[in-house]
Amino acid sequence: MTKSEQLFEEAVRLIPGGVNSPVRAFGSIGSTPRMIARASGANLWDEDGNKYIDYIGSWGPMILGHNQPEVLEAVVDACARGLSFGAATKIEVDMARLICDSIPSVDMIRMVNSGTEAVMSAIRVARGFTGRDKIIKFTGCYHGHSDGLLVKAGSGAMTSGVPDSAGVPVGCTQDTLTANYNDLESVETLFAQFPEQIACVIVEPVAANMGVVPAEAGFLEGLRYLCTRYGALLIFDEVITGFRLSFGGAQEYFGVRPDLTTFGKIIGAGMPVGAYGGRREIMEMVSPVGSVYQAGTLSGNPVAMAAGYTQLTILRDHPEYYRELNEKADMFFGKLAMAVEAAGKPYQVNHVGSLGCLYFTGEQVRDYESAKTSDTARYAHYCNYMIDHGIYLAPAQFEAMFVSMAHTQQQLDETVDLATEYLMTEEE
Ligand code: KE4
Repeated sequence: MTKSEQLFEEAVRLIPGGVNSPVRAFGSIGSTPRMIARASGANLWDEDGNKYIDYIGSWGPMILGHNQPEVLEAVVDACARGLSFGAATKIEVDMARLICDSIPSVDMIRMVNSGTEAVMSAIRVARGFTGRDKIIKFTGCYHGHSDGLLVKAGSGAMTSGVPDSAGVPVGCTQDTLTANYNDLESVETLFAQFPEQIACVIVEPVAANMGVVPAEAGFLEGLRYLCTRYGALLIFDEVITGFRLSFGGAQEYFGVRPDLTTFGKIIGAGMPVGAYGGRREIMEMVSPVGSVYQAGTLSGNPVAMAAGYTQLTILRDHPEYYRELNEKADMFFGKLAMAVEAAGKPYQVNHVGSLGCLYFTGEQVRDYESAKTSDTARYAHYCNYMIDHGIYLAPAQFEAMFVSMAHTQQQLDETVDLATEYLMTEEE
């Protein structure tokens, strides 16, 4: 037995599924998770010393690669000054200033500890601000695991086939309405049905939890129009896209301004950080100023802030990184699509900037239903082959690949070559 297998055998006795987050369990690809021992740049090493090129990057945070020297140094320095105070600190002001100066739609921001917390809080603020109860989300989008959002959810919920979780009382989801991604008519129908009752529409501006599904031209603009027309707030869940598609996130990339934005991942650089922010009149609803309560012992933790602030500062001071990253990723996913075509396969490669997904389906993937036509068994076989050959892909079809600034051209080419080799020899 490998060390990973030995450790996982014990892990499953102590932790549900042996993991602290379901998608890590390798359940949908039917193999044993690699126990990762360390990481640097675009590489991971497991407990058995196997080296991988990493396309998960901790599910998005590692846009600069693992253990970026300045980020690591900032964390070590912050630790030496104390791990947590439960009190206001300068670094929290610095972080808030940086984000508010960088995202025009954000006048004020509140730090929390995860994307789930950010979304849960933003929804509460939208309800408090509008005095309305209903929300609209999109089938296949994932916004964390708070009760009201576990409705037709993506990511691990979609992968494990339980998009509507057990243990969530109907009272928590009766106000959660679902529409179809890239289908404005499905949204307009709900607004027409509940004209004065919808507090917000929450959307991933790139749906990166059913693989990668780009918003089609006019979709986000249409949501903006409908929300304004019906007095609802538009929430962009930029936990993945924030500071990834561009320094201004998807809202800059697509030129659509939401009322509230949720953040996570990159703003923590791998430490537990989420945040939500938006227009001042909305955010001043949040306690202790306003009547919407929200709190957190470790929110704005100084060590986590040091990590995130350093990574964001590097990204702010090097705008050329985004051009380089997006050009590199365009080339990579383009070559992957060419490999699919050369192998005579009908599979689909969707990508937006440094986010991408190879779907094992012949159907164009533009929403949940088309994503679900993917042959997850074929994806599993492909994924196991790639991981066994040192390419660490998401162990689930309905997740994104993340390309980082640290991925070298050689690593990207090696990945394409291996995928080509697989696709050329894949059994019919
Ligand atoms: P967390 O609570 O996991 O930090 O964030 C929830 C969340 C919210 N919004 C979006 C758009 C997200 O993608 C996520 C979490 N993303 C998944 C990856 N598909 C996290 C991976 C996991 O669940 O382990």
